Amino acid sequence: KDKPSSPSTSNPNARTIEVLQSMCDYYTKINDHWRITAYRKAITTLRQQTTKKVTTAEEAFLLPNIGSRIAQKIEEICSTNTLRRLNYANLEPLDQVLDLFLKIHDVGLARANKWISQGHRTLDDLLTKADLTANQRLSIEHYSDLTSRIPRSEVTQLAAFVQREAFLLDPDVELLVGGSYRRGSDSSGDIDFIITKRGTTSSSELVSFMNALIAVLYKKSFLVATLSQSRRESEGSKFLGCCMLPPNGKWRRIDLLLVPETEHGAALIYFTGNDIFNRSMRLLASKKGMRLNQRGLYRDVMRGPKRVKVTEGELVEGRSERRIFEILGVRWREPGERWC
Ligand code: DCP
Ligand code: MG
Ligand code: MN
Repeated sequence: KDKPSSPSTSNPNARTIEVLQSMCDYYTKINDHWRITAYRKAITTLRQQTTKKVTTAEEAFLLPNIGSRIAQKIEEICSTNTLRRLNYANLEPLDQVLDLFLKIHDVGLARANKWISQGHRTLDDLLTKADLTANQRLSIEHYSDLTSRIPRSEVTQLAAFVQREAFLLDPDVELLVGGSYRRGSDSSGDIDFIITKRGTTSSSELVSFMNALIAVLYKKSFLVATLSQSRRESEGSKFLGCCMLPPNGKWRRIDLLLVPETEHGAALIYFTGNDIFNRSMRLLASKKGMRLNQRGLYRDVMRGPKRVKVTEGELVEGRSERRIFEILGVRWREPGERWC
């Protein structure tokens, strides 16, 4: 193992650097030149951060030469003191089981670890011996479909099917595919629809449309499962489910989000992502005394003692994606440029 040079011990990011260095060593072993370079650059940047510990992905991401992947790893290192991927590289069998279980819908670290501690090691163990919710069962039964990436051309096809049915219900409703598809990715984990209509000021005005759309999509056997359907207005109404289109017939994850026109720009930013880009935008907003969320950009957020939020503040902009970039003083980025 390489010498962890002593000056780095005085750097608050020493532990992070050490873990990133062992990742770099691993990639050196397998000759992954691209990653070796990326890790070296990130390590150089962190070495220069001698006064402040970088703990979150969005902070890391704002530093030079740190992309979103490594930014996420830096956060993981700071919160767990290690990196799951590191053990993976050494093929720790239990981490592989953890990884297998974490891909089931609605399964977090606590649930997955509990199953492991109960002795479950395979999906079949879960199906036959574990106590499962209906959604978990569905998600395991269609595990290979639901965990495989959807080719871009198939997303286009599935989207066209939904858009056609939506148009027949209400030609004024607009359905746009956000998420990785809008960023131009050649495959997606799911399909994220952002649904809006001119003149709307609350997502509740779109709820009856969404219910009608869901009903017709079930009738056409396009929808095959509902995972959840929230109606809390503060979050905007949403539907999470599974769909399927012959002849391929694979189960795919689909999300429908209802957004009023007045919040469309902020919602577009949020649901286009990626998540690290979003977190950087929010951090920028807060540095300018504003607040950005999926509903809008706000200013004069009143804070009491300990910076506890007292009021929501005044809405500055929600409608236009471009205006939000302008007000924040950041260069406009096409969706395809929002990876990092
Ligand atoms: N999002 C976010 N923070 C989260 C989850 C989501 O900011 N914790 C935003 C950014 C994402 C968008 O919502 O781009 C859609 O979420 P997805 O999980 O569907 O992610 P993507 O569409 O980006 O990727 P994938 O291809 O895996 O679906
Ligand atoms: Mg998505
Ligand atoms: Mn999604």
